[in-house]
Amino acid sequence: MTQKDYLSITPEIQQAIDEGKPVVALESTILSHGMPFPQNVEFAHKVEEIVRAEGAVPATTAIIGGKLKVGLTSEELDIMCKAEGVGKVSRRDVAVYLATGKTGATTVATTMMIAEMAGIKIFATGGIGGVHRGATETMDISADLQELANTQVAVVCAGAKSLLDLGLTLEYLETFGVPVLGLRTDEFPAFYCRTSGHKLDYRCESEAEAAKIIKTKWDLGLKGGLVIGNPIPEEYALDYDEMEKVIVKALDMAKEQGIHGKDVTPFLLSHIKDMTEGVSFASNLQLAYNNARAASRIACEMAKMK
Ligand code: PSU
Ligand code: MN
Repeated sequence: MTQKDYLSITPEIQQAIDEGKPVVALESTILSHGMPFPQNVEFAHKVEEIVRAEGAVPATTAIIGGKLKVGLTSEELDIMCKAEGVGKVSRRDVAVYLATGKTGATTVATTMMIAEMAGIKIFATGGIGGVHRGATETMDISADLQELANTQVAVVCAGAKSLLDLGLTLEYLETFGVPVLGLRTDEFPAFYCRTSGHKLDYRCESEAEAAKIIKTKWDLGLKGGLVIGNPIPEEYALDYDEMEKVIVKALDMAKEQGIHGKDVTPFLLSHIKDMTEGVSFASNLQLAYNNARAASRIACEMAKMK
């Protein structure tokens, strides 16, 4: 068996890739472990519709039946959303899931990996993983960052949640040579909040400008990806200080309950959602839609430059 034998790409996506048409990868951990059922079903379909409305082809990824799936059927999206027995799969888990036939939701790291194998350049998500607060003790650093260091996929995100140490996350990306571009912003966005206090070195005024920088990096043969930070639309942004209180409380709970490893992020996400009575969830949906839109526009600009 070769890599190709494990990939299962829908004919529509394969054709778009072959013809150099715009394709946008989407992850499934956001569905299985980042959002509640059944609201995530509506989200899963709507985010794909947004990509299509911009003239790109959506490619949601997952691991099902021993295959790296690129493009899911409606039934497969349902499986990921119901999330019964669906694990969270980062790079280190991929071979185990494929070999044992387990169903897995792909994180940012794994979605990037699969996208690169399939030949997809642009990927939209909510927020990336990063260096956790207290990482100097726990060494909890998301595998997403190493993937960005090594894999040629551009990730459009609303920055990262400030449950992470955003300063250290940016330091890590700098060390590993990952450009972080602000899309019409000077700061790294903090997911629910448009600003984080962390200034970025590069601001793009348009998706076309971002596309040109992405293309240039890879024309040079430089390995690794890019982060495009796209702030949540103003009308859905939440108050930074309010969110900080909630996040600190969720972090305390995780510590008390001894949550660690891959369970940390889903635990924090679910408690933040509960504590904000769903307000944060509405914002979460909107920022993800906004990222899908921007990613699609970047993918369209890249397709034009070929
Ligand atoms: N951050 C969010 N929502 C998410 C995730 C992160 O605000 O759903 C998910 C993404 O799939 C990301 C993963 O790749 O969590 C990171 O997990 P970890 O910190 O365990 O690497
Ligand atoms: Mn971790």
